[in-house]
Amino acid sequence: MLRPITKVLIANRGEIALRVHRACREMGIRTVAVHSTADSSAMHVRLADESVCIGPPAARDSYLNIPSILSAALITGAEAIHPGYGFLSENARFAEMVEAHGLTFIGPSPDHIRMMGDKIAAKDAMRRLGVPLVPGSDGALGSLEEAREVAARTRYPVLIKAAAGGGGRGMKVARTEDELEEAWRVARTEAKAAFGDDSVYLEKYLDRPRHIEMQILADNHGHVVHFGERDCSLQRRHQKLVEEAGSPVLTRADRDALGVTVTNALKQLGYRNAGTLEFLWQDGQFAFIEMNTRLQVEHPVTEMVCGVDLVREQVRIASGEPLGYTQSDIEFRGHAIECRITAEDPDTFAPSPGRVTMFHAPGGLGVRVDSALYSGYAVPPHYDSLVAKLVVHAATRAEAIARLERALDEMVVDGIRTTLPLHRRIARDPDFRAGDYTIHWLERFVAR
Ligand code: MV4
Repeated sequence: MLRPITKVLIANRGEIALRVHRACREMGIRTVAVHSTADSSAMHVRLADESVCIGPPAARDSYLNIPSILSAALITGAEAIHPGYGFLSENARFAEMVEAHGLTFIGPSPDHIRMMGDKIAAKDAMRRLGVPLVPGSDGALGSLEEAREVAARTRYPVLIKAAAGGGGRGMKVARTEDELEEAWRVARTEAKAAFGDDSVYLEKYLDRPRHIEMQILADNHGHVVHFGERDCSLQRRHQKLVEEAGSPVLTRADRDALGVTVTNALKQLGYRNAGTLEFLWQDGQFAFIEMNTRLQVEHPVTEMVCGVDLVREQVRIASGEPLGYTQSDIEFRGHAIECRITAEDPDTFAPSPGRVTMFHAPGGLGVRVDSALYSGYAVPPHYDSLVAKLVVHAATRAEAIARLERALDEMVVDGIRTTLPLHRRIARDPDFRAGDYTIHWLERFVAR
């Protein structure tokens, strides 16, 4: 059954609101921007066909204000809501309420969002579906004694993780049995305080993994395809700074094999729309850790390599259309790298909001800038510090790095501090150029 979409409400701000607007505009779909009082002159409001103010600057009163957003959709006659990333994008209750109001949520079903939000339920599902996992507990730990038994079997070091966690919150390492009781207690206390849920599970701690994730799309007709992997190992405090497609360490055969595993799993799960499976990769082995049920910040590197508009596909899927292509139609051409440029001090990472006196985006062959900046725009202090994503694409990784250095040198963001100088340093680094890094590399690079 087709659910034609002629107007989409974009429940987000900044570059991702623009990204969604651009896909809709190209599809002949009208757009409704929502914004806080701090964002009245933001680019996503300027470009949208209509806009609705949904509250004061604090996100909880505006971009997280479900009644305001639903009212804005109903008043403007939007048939569908795209949540972008962050904010309400992985809120199962929100997806349910959107559907309960007769609107289409451009994303997965509420049940799948809820399942993947519970990291234990997500691992249970993946275990059942034959996806490789990090060794550890089968589900939640019932007691400290059980944690001791599982840890002894798994062998130290181990991690205690919060079921409701993810993105690095509520995780404690125990390097030896002496440290287990403390890790167990602290993880549970923190999980209870942060998420209102003290369920925890245990995994073998991998000490030098890479973070590699697979992008998939699924339609409502049982078709699932993957768009290869992204290597997101270059992160600091669980904030990614640089992402690549493909991973410098994977072969074509590795990608194809993992792709078969994840597409089969999601087909059996009846998953729909866009999704990303996160893996840790160490010593040539993949281990699933979490699944994200949203469009991700770093989706452009996949788009550049596969030549697909993932947001357009999300909208098409939400309107009930079949994918219209199969796995063998997906080609991987060249290499793409994304730099996340944030309004932060490049040495201390202190936030640096304020007036952008001049913005000049680089251009030329194989260069893409996703940004809501313009000269004269004031970056508000209330939200995420991401101000631009610089994405380069070239035939090989070496050529992509040369293009990245060239584009970083062209780019100008004056008036605020940004991480541009840090990205220029990373691009020059021999380890980065060799593709020789783990999830710990960037923290050490920043420290020296
Ligand atoms: C791990 C791990 C090592 N071993 N699990 C951090 C965020 C969450 N998504 C999972 N995380 C990790 N889980 C086991 N069994 C190391 C991390 C981790 C990490 C993972 C991906 C990207 C960056 C990271 C930074 C620190 C720790």
